[in-house]
Amino acid sequence: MELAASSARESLSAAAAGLSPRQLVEIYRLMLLSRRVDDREILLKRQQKIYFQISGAGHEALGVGAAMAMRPGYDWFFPYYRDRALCLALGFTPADMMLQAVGAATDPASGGRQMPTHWGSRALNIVSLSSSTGTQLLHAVGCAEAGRYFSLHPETADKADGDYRAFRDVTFHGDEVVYASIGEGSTSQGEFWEALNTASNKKLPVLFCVEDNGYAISTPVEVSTPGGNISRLVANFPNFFFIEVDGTDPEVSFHAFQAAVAHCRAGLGPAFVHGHCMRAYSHSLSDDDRLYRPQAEREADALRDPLVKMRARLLRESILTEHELIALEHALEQEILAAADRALEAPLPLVSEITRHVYSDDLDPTSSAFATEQHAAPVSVTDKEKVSPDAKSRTMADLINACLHDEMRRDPRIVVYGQDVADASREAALAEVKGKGGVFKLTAGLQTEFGSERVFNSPLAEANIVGRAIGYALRGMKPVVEIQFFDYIWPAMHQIHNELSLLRWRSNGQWACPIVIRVPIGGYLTGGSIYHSQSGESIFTHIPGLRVVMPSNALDANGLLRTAIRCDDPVLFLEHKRLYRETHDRAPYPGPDFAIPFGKARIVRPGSDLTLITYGALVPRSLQAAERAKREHNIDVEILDLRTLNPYDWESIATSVTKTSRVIVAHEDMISWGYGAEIAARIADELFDSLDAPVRRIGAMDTFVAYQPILEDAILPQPDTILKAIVDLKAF
Ligand SMILES: Cc1ncc(C[n+]2csc(CCOP(=O)(O)OP(=O)(O)O)c2C)c(N)n1
Ligand SMILES: [Mg+2]
Repeated sequence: MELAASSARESLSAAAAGLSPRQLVEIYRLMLLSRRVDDREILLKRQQKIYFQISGAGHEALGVGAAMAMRPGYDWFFPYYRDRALCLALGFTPADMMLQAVGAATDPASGGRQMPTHWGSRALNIVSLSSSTGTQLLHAVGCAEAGRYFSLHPETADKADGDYRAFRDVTFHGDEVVYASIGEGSTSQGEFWEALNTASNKKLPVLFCVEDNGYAISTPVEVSTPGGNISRLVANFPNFFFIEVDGTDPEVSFHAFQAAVAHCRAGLGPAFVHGHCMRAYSHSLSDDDRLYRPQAEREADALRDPLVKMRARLLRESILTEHELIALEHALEQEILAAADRALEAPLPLVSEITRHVYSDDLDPTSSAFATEQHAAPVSVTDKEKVSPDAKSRTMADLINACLHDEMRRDPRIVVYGQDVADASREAALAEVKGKGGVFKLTAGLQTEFGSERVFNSPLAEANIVGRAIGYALRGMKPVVEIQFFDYIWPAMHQIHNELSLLRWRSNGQWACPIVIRVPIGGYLTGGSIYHSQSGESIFTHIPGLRVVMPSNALDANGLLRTAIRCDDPVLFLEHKRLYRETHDRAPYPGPDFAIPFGKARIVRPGSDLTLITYGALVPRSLQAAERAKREHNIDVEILDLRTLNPYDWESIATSVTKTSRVIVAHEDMISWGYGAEIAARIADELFDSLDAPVRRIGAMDTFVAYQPILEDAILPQPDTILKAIVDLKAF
């Protein structure tokens, strides 16, 4: 009667219509397995042997139905926490689940880092999920885009030495479907709509499943969803297959998923399965639904419990006897009990391993592998564009653009997208017009050279840009995306903070998404005002897992961007708008292999009296101040340009401060809680004995940048501000 999960799956998916008694029994077994794992976890939580519990109770029929229609390890899965039955039916075991519940080192999804039900399995293509509701849908979209790209260009999946590709395994089939699920409450998230947008527009094989249990914790569906039915709201998206089903009936659910999968696999576009299920228990063990659901409502819902209904059906149709059902239930209990007992004995994670997988273990961007700075070797390529070093001075904008061209030629897995980055989305226009190539023209000519498949405009939605990039990257591609202005990075912050920087760590190194986000930043624009002048780099250096780079000149921008693109970590690449086309920071083109390692400061000006630590637009302003300090006050200032803010070059800071005994940290961003606070605190802590004066900081006033130039000048630090601080500190 009982089947092993894998062989059962074969027999389950064999039937196109009309399920056999044997299949119905197997469906019930999987549903019951899911429910009983929940029940065991609830017991363990009450005994304080595990630390959190959220159940999939009431969602089992939908999950088993979906798994039956799909191919584990072939299709891709971006489930959410209610998908216990789905994961069990795909091949995740109760033992895997129990190991996560106790937080064991051998928890296959996260090594004890994530709560239970935060699934993840490389073998099954179940991508590690966060607790954030809805973010994963955009990953699913990017994942589908990458699958399509690899199937159209299979040669690009080959391993390559010398960059992240050496460490990213690529698998694809050409017709894989990407499953992504979400609760009905979470469809209120913007990312849900942003995912539907791109899946629809690009006809991607993403199967969206909304598991509608009528509540988002205590908030009923009509509060979240106008009219109370999400199917009605999404019905006009083009290219979709839509179906709304009773998600408490596994057979009905299975047939819905079969039709949806067929649509996706045939390349006709995405699918949307809206399953009405129920919540058999409260939202989680931290919730008590008796506080907000009347008894009659709870009792009516209980009548729709998929387990109760399926059991009754097996009896009604004489598929199993009461005795056989009890035997089945008993066997499952024993299996789960044994799994729980083993999990409670499992080794716990090591405290010494806590920071493992914050960054790539494989490729260190601070290493000498990226130190071609002194000996950039030109590579000959058969392209009409000049790619060898030359003597002509180029702006930062030119050399960033040149690096993007070089790297896209070298690495066919790079895609570039963002708002207005294409030359022209309507390709035919390019016969008549020059093309846009970004609002600052940094991506000019990329679409023309590499085509619209690799360089394209995104919707005006920053979370969409970053979320999809995560999906692309976890398949092994390298998105180099643009956020048009730093001031508008905030809609993507959720993706950056909770997903991008965390995927590797939370999955214990199973998944990674090394993308590059290029972002024009900063003020000194004379009229840039509040929403085109923002800084805020320390907000991002405060995120473990994310590299933050901020060059101050054309040559550094070129070499650091190359390292950012080739490395195996996610990188936020901050480009100061004011420095894009300055005359003082230009440099000749250094060739297509010029790279600068992260974490190596540059001594902009050697000096002996005082150290000035800075970066970005304050580098030229500090230099001006230092020259005047020398001329007018005979103070010899040493300027360090950090170039990368995470990691940063502590060694060079310590060497310089030890030499000069006086230090100022200067940045454009607001002074309070800014980047300088961290550097100053560490200097005070570790170099106290070397100091002859307090550590000083320079930064903007604690306010946003105003439009009127006299206000802007007063708000942002100027060379005069820096000079005054130098003179004061020397006299201390
Ligand atoms: C972005 C985000 N906001 C809030 C939460 C807290 N939270 C967790 S689950 C949940 C309700 C989700 O409801 P629904 O999408 O209907 O899924 P269900 O739990 O009912 O299956 C909320 C508000 C979260 N995890 N993520
Ligand atoms: Mg819900």
